[in-house]
Formats: sequence, structure tokens, C-alpha cells
Amino acid sequence: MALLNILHFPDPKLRTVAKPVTEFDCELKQLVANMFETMYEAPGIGLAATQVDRHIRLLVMDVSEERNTPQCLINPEILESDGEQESDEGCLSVPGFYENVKRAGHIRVKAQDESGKSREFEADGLEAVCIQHEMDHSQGKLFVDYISSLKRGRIRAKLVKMKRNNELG
Ligand code: QAP
Ligand code: CO
Repeated sequence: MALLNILHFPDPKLRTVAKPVTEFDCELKQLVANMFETMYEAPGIGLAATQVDRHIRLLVMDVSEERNTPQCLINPEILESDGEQESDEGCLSVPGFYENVKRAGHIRVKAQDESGKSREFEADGLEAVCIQHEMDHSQGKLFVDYISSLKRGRIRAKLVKMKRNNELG
């Protein structure tokens, strides 16, 4: 197992559109295990492969209080969505910033698991927000794309500055 490096906004690699997963092999299972380890260590509630520079349609999440309900969604699709909910979102790729985002309230999802088995289920609340947020990553989209360009620009400038200060040691 290993911790993976998380890309930070405004890294252009976060804009890559991910390709479907086609091989459900041991390498995939290793990536999933490492993504869970990275997410729990952060700690975070969701992580998309795009954020660790692997451009495939894969996400891991755990929205449970107890942090004992890992979910891995591969090649996820939203079959139906209805309603609306608004909540503050953050992102491991945008550390330290939280903004209100409007999402569908209720979704029906189809996704494969690590062994390629397909399932369908429904989600609402935080679980639905997390799935929509993580699926956006696979399309190269970030939660900061939903806020004003003025706010986004300020966040970008602060993160660029923090990165530069880090590099100077
Ligand atoms: C996406 O986000 C999400 O800024 C997952 O300093 C967010 O795990 C889904 C995190 C909100 C649903 C609702 C963010 C950790 C973690 C930070 C995360 C930070 C440390 C974010
Ligand atoms: Co995110």
C-alpha cells in the first residue's frame, strides 16, 4: 500500500477527461487500495483517480460518520436525477477552501465495482453530493467552476502562492 500524490488546483492535469476502465486486473485493485489509503489519511470523504493523476473513470468515497463504509465506483453513470440541494463543498485538490454548490438532490446511479460487476442504486444527501462532485473530476471539472470567476481567481492566486512558498522551503 502507498499514499498517492494529490494534484492541486490550478494544475492543468486536473482538466483531463478520464477514459473508461476496461481492465479489471490486479493493477486496478492496487490503485483502488492506494486511493482509499490516501483518502482516509487526508482525511477526505471522496477521491477521484484524476486527482492522483490517473485519468480513468474511477472514484472512491466514504460518507459514513464511522468511516467504515468504503465505496468504489467504476465507470459510474447517473441514470436519473431530480430535486436540488445546496451545500458547502471542499476538495482535496483545493485545500483550505469551501464554497456553496447546488447539486441534484436525488440520483439513480449505475456503476461497476473493482471486479467489474455492475450495480444500480439510489443516493441522496451527502452521498449524492459526493458522487456528483467526484464524477465531475472525471470530466476535468472542479467545484470552483460553479462559483464566480472572481472568487475562483482569488483561490487560484492563494494556492499558487502557497505552492511557491512551499517550494522555497
Ligand atoms: C468531495 O471532499 C465532497 O480543503 C470530497 O483542507 C466535498 O473529501 C463531497 C478536504 C463536500 C461532498 C461534500 C478538503 C480535506 C477534503 C480540504 C473532500 C482540506 C482537507 C475534502
Ligand atoms: Co474534489
